[in-house]
Order: sequence, then structure tokens, then C-alpha cells
Amino acid sequence: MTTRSRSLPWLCVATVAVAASCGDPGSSAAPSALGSDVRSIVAERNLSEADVQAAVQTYMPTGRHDDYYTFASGGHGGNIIVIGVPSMRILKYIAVFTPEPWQGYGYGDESGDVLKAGDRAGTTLTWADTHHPALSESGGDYDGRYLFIGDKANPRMAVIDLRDFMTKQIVASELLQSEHGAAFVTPDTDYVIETSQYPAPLGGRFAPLEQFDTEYRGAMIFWKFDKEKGRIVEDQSFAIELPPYMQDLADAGKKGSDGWVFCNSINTERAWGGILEGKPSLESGSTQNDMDYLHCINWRKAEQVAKAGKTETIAKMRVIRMQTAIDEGLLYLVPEPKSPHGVDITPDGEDIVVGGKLDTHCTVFSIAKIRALAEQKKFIGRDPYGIPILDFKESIRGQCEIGLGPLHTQFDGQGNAYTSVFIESVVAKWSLKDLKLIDKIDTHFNIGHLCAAEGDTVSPDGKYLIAMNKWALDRFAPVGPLLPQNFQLVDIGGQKMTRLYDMPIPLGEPHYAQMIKADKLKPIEVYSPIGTNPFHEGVDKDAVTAGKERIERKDDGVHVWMTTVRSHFTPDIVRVKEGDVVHLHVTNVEQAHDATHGLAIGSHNINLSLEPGKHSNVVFTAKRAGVYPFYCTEFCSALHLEMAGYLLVEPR
Ligand code: RUQ
Ligand code: CUA
Repeated sequence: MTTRSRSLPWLCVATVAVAASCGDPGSSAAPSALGSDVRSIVAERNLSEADVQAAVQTYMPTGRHDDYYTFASGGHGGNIIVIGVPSMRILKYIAVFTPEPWQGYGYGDESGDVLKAGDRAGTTLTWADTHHPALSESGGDYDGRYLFIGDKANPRMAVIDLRDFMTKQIVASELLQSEHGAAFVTPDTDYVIETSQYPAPLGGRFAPLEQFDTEYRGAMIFWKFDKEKGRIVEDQSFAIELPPYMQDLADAGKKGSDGWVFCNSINTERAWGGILEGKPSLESGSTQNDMDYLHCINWRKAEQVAKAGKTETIAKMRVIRMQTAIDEGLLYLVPEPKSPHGVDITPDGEDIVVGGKLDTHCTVFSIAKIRALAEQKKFIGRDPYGIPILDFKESIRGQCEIGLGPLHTQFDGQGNAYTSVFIESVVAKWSLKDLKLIDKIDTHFNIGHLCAAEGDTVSPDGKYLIAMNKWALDRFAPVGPLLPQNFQLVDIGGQKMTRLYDMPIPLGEPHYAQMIKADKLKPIEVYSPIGTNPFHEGVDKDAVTAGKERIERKDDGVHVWMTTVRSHFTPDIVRVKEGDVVHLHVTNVEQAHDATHGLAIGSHNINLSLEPGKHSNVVFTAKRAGVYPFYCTEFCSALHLEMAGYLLVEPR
């Protein structure tokens, strides 16, 4: 992949690679004939040498698997996009906060309970603004077990199990009314971090905007994660109250800085708009100061403080009040240049890279310096809430001139940093050691986040980087005024970066992604043993085995124990009375890989995905008398169309 022959022989190299990979012994016997074919295709399609090189680097012959998985947020889609790298093929959407019919997510079975747990303020939510997925970590490295993602619009946190790529849990806290610094995990995934963005009175109560300084607050939630159970433990979670500064992104320390978390802020002016009321807009009000504040939080200390019960419960969340955080010495502020956005900790855990949206630099803070200043209580002052402020110059290791609008930074294993530069639409590669710029590559256009292979862990891989661009403009065939976003795959294996692939993302604005080595994941092929309920773990108490199918009328309604197997449902006729509550217990008794059945019941909004071995439970009311065919929605066999039955609802 790193070979770069620039002279004519490249074509022969490409030809041989194509011939060798197609697996047909006959094809490699005549390379010269194929060579001229390739040459004519290249000429006909007007491809440059760089185009062909990029194509060969990303092409995946049939049956060959990608080296990496990328888990990208699906933005407004409220889901996760799973992408293979380097091919950039979409492998799956993981339904998270939004119902998804193909996966039967939110269409009758217990996935509906997972979704429902995310409802807030009594409102059923069917979308989310997902920004930053976080893979679970062990020792600061991705361990391939779980994935987390938050919802900026409706503060919630989701847990996805990477054994079956299914969302298993959603927790919602009414403490916050918006979030952004989420999800970020501590190096052993003890906690999943979710931080507010737009300040509001904690717990969802009302207070007028005029009381912004005194009543409005931010907060950082530490969701306790139980790695063995794979679930967030709500009553062991806690939060820290923060000043109303619009906290932005966050990152947890690692290696030597394990135990700390860093989070920036974008509105230390505490502006809140009011254009029609004669006040400056938020955009101008919040950009008056030259410096905002990096929040430095000692979460290990906070954990002890929470354990000692020095908390107040707000909206069912244990909250360490700001004064307690100050008294206990677990919260500090450091000035950071103009409207910062990304805060990214270097792989060695020693530095923090902060990009200022209205600055031309990346500022590199030294965690050791910050900790020393905090320990020596060397403060230059306190903010209006009494939080100690450390000196900017004494906290930094230096700055690197990057370009206009640096946002986010990722790393390779060679001591280089890669920063997305929004206004300039480039990725800038620079050296962490001497803070010197090395290379820039154009992106198309307006890059937000970027994601390098394992690029935010203690041991980044280098190799690939994805520029996650907000605008696509002229890159794809026009599709009307709403354009997709553009993911651009970049080869970062060499000294200079090269662009490999453009991929339109047409379902929401993705923000962040993480890329993990494919062999770290061990997804299951089927649910085993037969009757496993993915939401309860283990075999469901109502799992059905072949020969034990039955229909029984009980006090709470009609229970149907059903199996599916190619190509029939047993029972295939279900007779109930109008108004009956129907309990469907369905087991797919197959164990053959990919032998998924569906169960759709028309007019009832029921559609299950029954992967091999899976058991699902559905409860519904047969409200209207009538004849309702049900059928399998997956083309499972030659007689798939015959895999059907009748729900007969007799009038009362
Ligand atoms: S933040 S680029 Cu959530 Cu940068 Cu979007
Ligand atoms: Cu089962 Cu189609």
C-alpha cells in the first residue's frame, strides 16, 4: 500500500495486483492482454496515475474484508454508520435513537423499551442529534466490546454491544437540557462522560434569562459503566456542576494523566442573545473575550467525593455542587485562545491539543504543568464563581501555527498530529515534538472532525484518516438543494498525505467517527443457544422449541408461542377476538448463518427482525376486527413468499 512508483511500471504493478486478486488462475496467465485492457479503461475514463493508485488502494475484491471498521455518528439520523476501511463500503446502520424498520428496532419487540427509556419530559422522541461515538477502552486502547453515543438535542446516552451491533440501553438524565461533550470514556471505561453545552437551570426547572449568571449552569455527567454486564449503572453515576460557560468537547486523560478530564468552553462572556430585544446575537456576544476557559477536572477525586456523599440529588442524579468541587480541589480553569473547539489528548497522555475556531494556532497544554500549578495552588485569580484560574503561559508547552480555524486533532504512531482546519478546508499534519507544520491537504469542503485509525488511543495506527466534510458542493451528481456530507479517505502512511476516496453520507451530519482494527471485534454469527433474547441476555423464558408451539388464552390476553423456520410460521393461523391483548412469543429456531426471517403484521405497525436463534416478545391490542395477513419480510428461501399466515380478528 505504501509503494509509490511514479513512472510507467505502475500500470504493470496494478495489472498484476488485479490479476492476482481475482482468484482465477486463467486470468494471471495473460497479464499483458489484461494490461492493455486496463490501459484502455484508464484512457477512456480519463484517469490519472494518482486516480488509479487510489483505486487500487481502496478496491476490495469480492469476499475480502476491510482492515478497519469505522463507526461514524449518523448525525440527525440518530444512528451509527458502520463503514469498512479502506473500501469505504457501508456495512451497516446501527439503530440507536431512531426507530429502524429493517432491524425491527422500535416496531413491536423489546427494542421499543430501549427506545422508550430515552424519552424525556414525557415526550416520545424519534430522532436524535448524534455527534461523537466512543468505543470502549481498556488501558486507553479500543477493546472492541462496546460503543457509546450521546444525543446533543435531548441529553441521553446509548450503549451498543459490538457482539451483535445492537443498542442495548439508553439512559436519559433531566439534569441537562442539551449536551455536546459526549461520549468520551475514561481509559478503562469506568465512566462514560456526557457534558452539557447550552446552560440551563439544572434539573429542567424554569428561571428567566436575566438570572443566567446565578441560575443557569452546565454540568458534566459521569455515567458509571459495568463492563461485565455491558450496562450503565444509573445509581452509581454522578455529575459535577459547572459554570454557565457553554462547555464544549471533552477528553479523558490517559496513561500518566489518567484520572483527569479536560473540557473547553466557548462562551465565558455568558451571553445569551436577544436580537429582537436590543442585545447582541449570541454569535457576537460570545466572541468578545480573547480567551475562554479550559476546564480541568480531577474525576478520580470527584469519584471519592461522590462516594463520600458530598452531593445533592437533582433530577435523580447525584451532583457535586460547584462550591464542593472548588473546596475539594477537583476543578480548575486555564485560559485558552478564542472560541476553542477540539480538545484532544496526545497518545502519551502528556499534552492536550486545543484548536481555537477563531485562532490560527493549535495550543499544546502540558498536563504535568497544569497539575503542578494546581498542586502548588499557583492561581492567577478566580472566576466569578470562585473557581481557581491557572496561568495560560505557564500551562502550555507551545503553539503550532496551523491555519485559519483549527478544530479537531488526531494522531498517528509516528509523533504526528493531524488537525482539521475548517475555514481553510484542509487537514494539517504537524509534528508534536517541535510543533512544526509538515504538510497540508485540501478537503472538499469545510472539514469538521477527522478520524485516524485508532487515532485517539494510546497507540494510534496511522495508515488512514477520514476527513469528515460538512459541504460536498460539486463533488457528486446533484440531488437538489440538500446535499450529502463528504467523507474523504486520506492515506497518511507516507510523509505526504494523499487522497483516496470520496464517500457521500446522505442521512445526517455525522460529526465524529472512530476507526478500529477489524480483528479487535468478535461479532457473533447467530444467537446461540436458540431462544436468546438480545435484550434480556440468555434464553428467554418464553422461548419456543419446535413442537412446543401453541396458543393459550390467559387472564392477560391471548398468548401465541410461535417458531419460524424456512419457510413457515408455526402457528400460521392466529384467531383472536376484537379487543384482545395479544402476546406474541416468537423464536427463530434456525442456526444457519444469515437465515434471518421477518415477521410483519400489516396495519399494526409490527415488524420484527428474527435473526437465527433470536427470540422476540411483542404485545399488542387487536383493536379492529378484520383479516390481517402476516408474512416474512426477509427473502429467506425459494418459498419465502409462501412464508405467511393469517391473524383473524373476529368481531365481538
Ligand atoms: S463537533 S465538527 Cu460535535 Cu466539531 Cu461537530
Ligand atoms: Cu422467512 Cu422469508
